[in-house]
Formats: sequence, C-alpha cells, structure tokens
Amino acid sequence: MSEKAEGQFPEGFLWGAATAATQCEGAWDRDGKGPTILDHATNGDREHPRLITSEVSEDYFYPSHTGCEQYDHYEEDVELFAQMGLKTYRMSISWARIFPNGDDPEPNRAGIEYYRRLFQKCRECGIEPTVTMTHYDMPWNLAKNYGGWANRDLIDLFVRYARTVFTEYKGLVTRWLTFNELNFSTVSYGEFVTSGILPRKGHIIMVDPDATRADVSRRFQALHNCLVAAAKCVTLAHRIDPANQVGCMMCGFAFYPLTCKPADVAAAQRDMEIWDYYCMDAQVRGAYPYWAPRFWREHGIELEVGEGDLEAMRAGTVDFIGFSYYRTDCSSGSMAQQAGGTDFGMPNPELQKTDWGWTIDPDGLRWLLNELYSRYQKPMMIVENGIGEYEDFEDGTVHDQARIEFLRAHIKAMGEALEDGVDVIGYTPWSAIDIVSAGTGEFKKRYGFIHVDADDLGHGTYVRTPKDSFWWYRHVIETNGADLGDVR
Ligand code: BGP
Repeated sequence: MSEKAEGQFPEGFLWGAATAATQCEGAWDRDGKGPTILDHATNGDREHPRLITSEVSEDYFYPSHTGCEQYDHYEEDVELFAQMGLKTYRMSISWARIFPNGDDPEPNRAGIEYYRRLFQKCRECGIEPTVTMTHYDMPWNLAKNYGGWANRDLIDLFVRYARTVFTEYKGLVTRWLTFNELNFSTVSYGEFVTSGILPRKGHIIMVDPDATRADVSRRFQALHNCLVAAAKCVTLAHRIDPANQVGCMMCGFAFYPLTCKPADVAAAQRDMEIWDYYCMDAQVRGAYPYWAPRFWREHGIELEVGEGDLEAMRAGTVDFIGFSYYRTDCSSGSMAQQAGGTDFGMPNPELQKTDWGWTIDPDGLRWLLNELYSRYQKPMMIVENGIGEYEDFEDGTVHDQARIEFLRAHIKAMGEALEDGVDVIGYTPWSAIDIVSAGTGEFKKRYGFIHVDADDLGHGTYVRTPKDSFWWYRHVIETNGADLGDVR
C-alpha cells in the first residue's frame, strides 16, 4: 500500500543527498592537497572517542585518508546519483585542496581542476551541486600555527579562498553553504572541529600533554570571526555572480522542556537561544540577538569586534537557511548545560533511539521547521537528515528497511510543514553513499543509499552497490514526493 502525500511538494523541489569531503574523498595527501584538522583524527567508536594527534602517526588509522575513495570514484558515484534521480548533490570543497596550508600565495591548480571536473560531471548528469565551503576541514597549518578561528587573520584568508572558488566555479555552482554546523562553536564540541582551536574536549580528545581547554571567550571570539567571514562571503558571492544563492548551515537543535516545570520550560528556551538562535540571528538577521550582551557579561565573554564587523554582518545576510536535522533532546532547569556544556541535553523518555543513542523524532522536524520559519520567514533547506545503522550485506545488497522507515516518516513531516505554509526548498538526506562517520570515525555507522565495501580500518574493495533505500528514494523523487510507498 502506498502512502500518498499528493501535492505537498512544489515543482522544482530540490530532492538530493549529501556528503562531505573529509568523510568521502580519501586521497588526503594527493595532487597537492594539504592536511586538514580531520586528517589528524583517528578512528573510534561509541565507547572510544576519536583522538586528535599532533602529528599524523603510523600507530593510528585515520579514516579521512581513505573515506569512501570518492576522489577516485567520483564519475561512477555521480552516475549512480543520477540513476537515483537526484536533482542536487550536496558536497563540500576541501579548503586544503585549494589552499593546502590556508595561507599559500597561490591556489593549488590540481585541486581546483578536481572540483571543476566533479561539478561538470554533475551538470552533465542533470544534477545541480550544492556546495559547502568548509565542512570541519580547516587546513592543519591554520589550526596549529594561527590558533584557528580565534585569530582574525583567518577572516581574510577565508575570504580569499571564497573569492577563488566563486570565481573558478562561476556558472557551475550557484548554491553555496558557508560553514557546516557553525553553531557547534557555541558549545565545546565545536572548539576543534568548527573553530580549529587546539586542543579541545568533548567527543574528541587531543593527544597533547599540554592540553588545556580553550576558554569560553576565545571560543566565542572564534565564532565571531567566522560570522564576519561568512557574511563577507555572502556579499562577495552576490557581487561575483548575482545568480549565487548563499545559505548558512546550522545543526538544527530542537529542545523540548523535560517536564512542564517552569524551570524546564525556561531551560528549553535558553538552550534554543544559545544553540540555534545565537548563530542564526547573526546570519539571517545580520545581528546578534537582543539578549547577547547579558549572555556575554554573565559568561565573562569579551568580544573583540573589529571596525566594520557589525556592518559586514548586517550587509551579508543569507538567502536561505540550511540546517541538519537528526534528533531532538530535552532541557531541564536542573542541568548545568549552558555555554560550557558538551552534552546535547537529556534523552526524551518518549522516543526510540538509534544504536548510537540518537532519538528518532519525525514530528520534531515539522515542529522545528515551523519554529524557524515563524522567526525568520526565509526559504529553508534540510541539508542533512538520516539514520546511522549497522548493516548486513545479504543477497547481493543491503535491505535497509529501517532507513526507508526513518526517511519516509521525516519526508511526511516535511510535507506537513509545507502544507502549514513553511517555504521548504530542498531536502538532501545524509548520506548519498556510505562514508566515514564524523563523530566516531567508524565506517560501520552507515548512512548511505549506496553500500560501499569497506570496513572501519579501510579494508575492502570499495565496490558500490545500491541498497533497497536507493530504489525507494528514486521512486519518491520520480513522483515528487506524492508516493512514499515501498516500491522497488
Ligand atoms: C552532522 C555532520 C556530518 C555527519 C552527520 C552524522 O552533524 O554535519 O558531517 O557526519 O552529522 O554524524 P555522525 O557521522 O557522527 O554519525
């Protein structure tokens, strides 16, 4: 029996799927590419956090060095994406393929040409690229020798990188996202992956005897510098090609009060403010939220705001809101989460969880879409959504029914939000193909529509095989979301 959602999805809706360079490309040191911060991250799993090593050492396995080998398989991958019917492929450019050290006098031509071939291949196959400019992959040199985004020099270095890619790919790429999940910088999780501040704590542990935690002021300074750079990129993108559309990319956190105690309701509001609205207001409205001065004061945050920073932010507001959505969490007034926290919140006792403990909450997607739209009234694109699963390869494929159920429920919720009147322009589930997990570095935490024969230590043939979800999603796209049934 098919489940109908007729008429909800507008013509031209951007059905797609997503990946990121450090998780799929491999070829980490080929053709002039420099190392990125995630090239220093070892593999881990649920119980064993990834380590960030100060040198790349033979004693460890670094999963980004192989990814799913898309660098060598990109033509085959794009052809498979076309067979699935994707209208857009969200992927990221590795900053260190273009500027290997971030501060090189000239860009790396081989890196520029690789992405040109990839974008051309997408266009030939009728797929529009949606490009993230940096997805957790600052050149290592900038983290090590500049102090990451805490250093204002990075603003100009990033804008120079932006100018290079906007100019080189003019006409090939018109849909851009600046920083992946920039709002992770408000919590210590983002200290390393988003801001490039060494060392960091949280899910990733730095192997460094002198490790100390960045203070909250430094973290928010880094975030401020990112926000200024992102805004300057929006202005620049429009100047270079008026056809360019630039979005922010936020981790879509949704916090419910754990109970109806007023303290829990207030905590949920506070968590939404810090985790979501601090960055979104800056990028969508072009100014920090009204409560920010009190927040800075109470947390001892002293921002160094450069001349012209606030004007740049006001001028460079985004064209659309991109966000990822995986789960929801609960807030409690008794929990010391605040700006220094590493936790995502309290688990919701009403919801089922994945094998990695992430709650499954399709209704939360409709809730969050409405919540964000009522605040911003901007087009929205869900640029990540998916389920990580242990999977078996049987009868020559993977019968990933759990993924089909997960995506079907979320697409239904998105359809409801469209009927509510929310302007949703696209949906790019995570992930187009099996790739390395960012959080744990595992390959066995699989998200893809396409199976890749590889294991956690990079062994395997890297042969690609469409899973059941591939055929299911193809049918969803073919019917523009009108039939979410289980047709193969
Ligand atoms: C998002 C990241 C992605 C991706 C995804 C799944 O936060 O933008 O890079 O990895 O989460 O997370 P994980 O890979 O840790 O399961």
